[in-house]
Amino acid sequence: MQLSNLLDGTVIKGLGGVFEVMHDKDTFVCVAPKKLRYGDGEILVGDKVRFEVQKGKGVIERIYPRRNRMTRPEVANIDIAFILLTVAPAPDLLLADKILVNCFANKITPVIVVSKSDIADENFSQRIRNNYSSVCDVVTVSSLNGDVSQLLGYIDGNTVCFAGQSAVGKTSLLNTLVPDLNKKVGGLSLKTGRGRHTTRSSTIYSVGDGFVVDTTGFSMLEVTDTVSSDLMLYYDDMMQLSPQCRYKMCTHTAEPDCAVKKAVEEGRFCLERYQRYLTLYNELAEKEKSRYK
Ligand SMILES: Nc1nc2c(ncn2[C@@H]2O[C@H](COP(=O)(O)OP(=O)(O)OP(=O)(O)O)[C@@H](O)[C@H]2O)c(=O)[nH]1
Ligand SMILES: [Mg+2]
Ligand SMILES: [Zn+2]
Repeated sequence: MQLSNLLDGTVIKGLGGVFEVMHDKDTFVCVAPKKLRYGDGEILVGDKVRFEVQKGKGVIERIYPRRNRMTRPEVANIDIAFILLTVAPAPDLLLADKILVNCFANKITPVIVVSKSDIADENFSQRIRNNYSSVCDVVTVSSLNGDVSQLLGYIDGNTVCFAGQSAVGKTSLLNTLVPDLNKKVGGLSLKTGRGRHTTRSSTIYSVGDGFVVDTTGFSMLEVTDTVSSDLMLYYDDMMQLSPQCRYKMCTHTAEPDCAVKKAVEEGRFCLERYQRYLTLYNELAEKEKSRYK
């Protein structure tokens, strides 16, 4: 006689209060009581849960503590985030900076993935490397050419999520990594040059010895993990220089004798990344001002 029909698993998809939960290689369709679905306890893709199986259907009864949680995309227990950038749609590097802050604040290792390399020239890849190679790994791939093998090493033994604007090629990468999957991909709108939000929810797929979460594209992201005066803590490239700043907690904005500003002037620190840092710093400072008024 089976003593317990309680199982542990990973939420691989959630839509309208119905969740798919993977246990070993089996997938169970589960529901969850309201108290688990709202507020802090809401169930996310990537959550580790305990569920009870009744007549082949599951009821989620608890969510295990999360190692981390991302808000955009909204996923839990992620090891690595692939941040996709490409020439078309035009890259939003401020958005990429915000995703990086999100990753570092949540102890997720970011990797910048320059996708669609078949249509990007070397200048584009170089610009992205200038911005980010002192922050994280930068790899170049093309789904069209089937040239994605560099990603496999990151996926092995890990849960990796995609992050980026609509139509940067997230689902196409997944289709190339898992032949036979044939998930729907979408083109660019001719009018706006933006994506069409083809993928509508996050889903985890098994890829080699790891897992990949395909996610919905997004273009807006609010940084909520930090305040302006701490923002530099999430800029690894600045942290490497800050011991040479005059002030210990230099924000690299208005302070004199700032090593970051000096590096920008001397061309040793990417100017456009620094300018975007100031934009984000000011955005956060404005928000703080209106909050404390
Ligand atoms: N030239 C070229 N086009 C690509 C490549 N990868 C994807 N595309 C095209 O880019 C468009 C968008 O691809 P998707 O994979 O749907 O993009 P996505 O990031 O999943 O988009 P959302 O689901 O909307 O967030 C499609 O028209 C793809 O055919 C590539 O490596 N090279
Ligand atoms: Mg997609
Ligand atoms: Zn400084």
